Amino acid sequence: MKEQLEQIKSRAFAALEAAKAVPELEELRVRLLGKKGELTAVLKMMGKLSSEERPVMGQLANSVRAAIEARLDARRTELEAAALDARLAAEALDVTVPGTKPELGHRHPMYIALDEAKEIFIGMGFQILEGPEVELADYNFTKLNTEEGHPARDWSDTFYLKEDSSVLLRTQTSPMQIRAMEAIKQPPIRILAPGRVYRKDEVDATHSPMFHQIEGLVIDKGITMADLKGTLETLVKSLYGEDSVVRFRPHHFPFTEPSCEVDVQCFKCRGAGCPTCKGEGWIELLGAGMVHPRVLEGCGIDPSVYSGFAFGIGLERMAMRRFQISDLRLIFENDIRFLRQF
Ligand code: 2NM
Repeated sequence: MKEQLEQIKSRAFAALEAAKAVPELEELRVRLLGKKGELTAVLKMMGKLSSEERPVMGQLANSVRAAIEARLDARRTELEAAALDARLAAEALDVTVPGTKPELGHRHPMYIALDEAKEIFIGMGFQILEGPEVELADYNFTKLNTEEGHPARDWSDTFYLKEDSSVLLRTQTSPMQIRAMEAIKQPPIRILAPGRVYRKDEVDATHSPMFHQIEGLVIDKGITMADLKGTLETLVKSLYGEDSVVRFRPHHFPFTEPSCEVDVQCFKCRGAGCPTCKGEGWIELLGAGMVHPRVLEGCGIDPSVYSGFAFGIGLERMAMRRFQISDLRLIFENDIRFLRQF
């Protein structure tokens, strides 16, 4: 039995020495010292010993057990320290390695143009308003004096979101003007509504099914076409220089009467005709007009007391002119090599 105990001890020490990680030690502890372990099996045979031998073997068994336990604890300490060393080595961070520089984004040229326009209008007392892109046909068309059956409401031009044509992706930002007039009711009103609008157009160098508009609205007592002309001339001169020549051409919109389009004389050829103005001598900038009395009335504003003007500008075209960008698709592709140029 003595030899058996000595053997258990030496095999246990060898096994503990060979263990490579802390979890292995737990398995060994169960195998060596547990209820079904080797040492316990030997102890169970103690009963067969004589009364002289029993205390001697008992003492020896206890000292073997104590030696194994002590070795087990020592190995645990060693292996834990080794594991910590390995982890520290693996997670070591060299703070002297040069960092990777995060690439900074860049303001999109169209938003540079928008911010410039906003500044000009804020300077004239306008408030900036934004609103939903999913609109009611009521706000996008009906309240803008565009009745059922009007060609602008055609399914081939508009992204409708309901079979009954009651909900759509807005085709202009003027529904925001309607919402503002209904909410404020009490003029003076001076607002600028920039944002995305949607029309069913094929993509080419001048068209996109999503584009941006800036629409403006002024309502007060005694507003006339002279205010419209003064405001828009101020805009054009801020954008193209004090010596710009502005032209107001009659036009038609359902929501304004009278209506006009506004051109600037070509800043390249001074009206003679060149590639920039496609030989026209003039460059078309925006549409405008005096808000139709029916539109005012529909918003609860009395057209016999108040009048107003409104205008709409295509933001992409404005940015293209501002930065001499030749193709609308460049605006939406977001190629960083293109964007970096502005
Ligand atoms: C344009 C041209 C002319 C316009 C009208 C209104 C409203 F809501 F007051 F009736 N908002 N925007 C308007 C007028 C828009 O875009 C070419």
